[in-house]
Amino acid sequence: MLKKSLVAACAISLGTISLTACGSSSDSGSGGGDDPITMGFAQVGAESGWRTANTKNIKETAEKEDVNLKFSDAQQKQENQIKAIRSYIQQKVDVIAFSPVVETGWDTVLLEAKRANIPVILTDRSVDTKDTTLYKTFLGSDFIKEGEKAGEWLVDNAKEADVNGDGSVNVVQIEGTTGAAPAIDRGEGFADTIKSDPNIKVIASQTGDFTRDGGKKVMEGFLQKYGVNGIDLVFAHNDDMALGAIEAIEAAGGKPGTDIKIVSIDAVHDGMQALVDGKINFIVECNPLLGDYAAGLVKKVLAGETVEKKNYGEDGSFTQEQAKAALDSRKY
Ligand code: GZL
Repeated sequence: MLKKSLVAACAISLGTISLTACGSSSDSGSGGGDDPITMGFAQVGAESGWRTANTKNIKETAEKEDVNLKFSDAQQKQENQIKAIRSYIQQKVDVIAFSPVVETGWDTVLLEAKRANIPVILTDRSVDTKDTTLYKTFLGSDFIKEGEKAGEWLVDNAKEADVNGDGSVNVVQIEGTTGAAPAIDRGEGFADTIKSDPNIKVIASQTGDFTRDGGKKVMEGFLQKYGVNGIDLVFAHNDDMALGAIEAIEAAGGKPGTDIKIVSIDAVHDGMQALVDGKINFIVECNPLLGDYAAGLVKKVLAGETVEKKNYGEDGSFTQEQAKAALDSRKY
């Protein structure tokens, strides 16, 4: 239960009366005492199975913690997220949390939040700013590591991945949203890792904007250009785009997972099902269930405690065999 009195008590019990916590509770205009904490959450959108699971978890956690949640869906548009953050500032919420759709362009609105004495927490995706005082903390996954894990699987399985046996592994990459932290970092981690095998070549790379339809359209273009036989492997930055690529490969008469190998990231239910069905070959997990972690950080931030600037969760990965064993117990 996240109540203002609890927050004030936390601050006092820490031997310090945190101005931030008291300031945010008294200045936030939503009363003091036992009023629930009010949080403004500016979500990216509803572009993927991962995002749907993430949103569900945030709302469930707010309910459980008795947080008064103001929630907005930006439909993957930065201007909508900025508008939402501004409205939370005007409403004098106690804390703002958001997943920045892209890394840059946030300094102005984050400075407005800072001047309004409203702490900002980054969840899932981070921002690229010189002034790291503009946000209190970040929690999410290490996207570079996710890209590296995908690359490591490919390097370890290059022989199997060289489907047409011509000695080189022709890879097409379906990128996430241009400018988004997961797209930038997954691409970087993958590229750095596959460098160790000169036979692995990324012959094309294009954004599918993290959506199934985007992945399908991009894959249709790749297939038109290279044909099923000209592509050995697809590296998709998320499961939804991998599932779109599967549709395109099947429509072109190919057998996904066999004629063209597929490596993806997220491990949402539909992706894991495709892995079990042999249509995807390897998935790196990216856990969307950040709610409890975020609630713990909100409590600390509002109680004026010092928190780590970057907080990374633990993610696994799955082969087809591992997916068969894990599918029924997955939480998303
Ligand atoms: C990753 C998250 C990405 C997912 C996609 O943490 O930001 O955005 O990988 C989602 O599925 O759209």
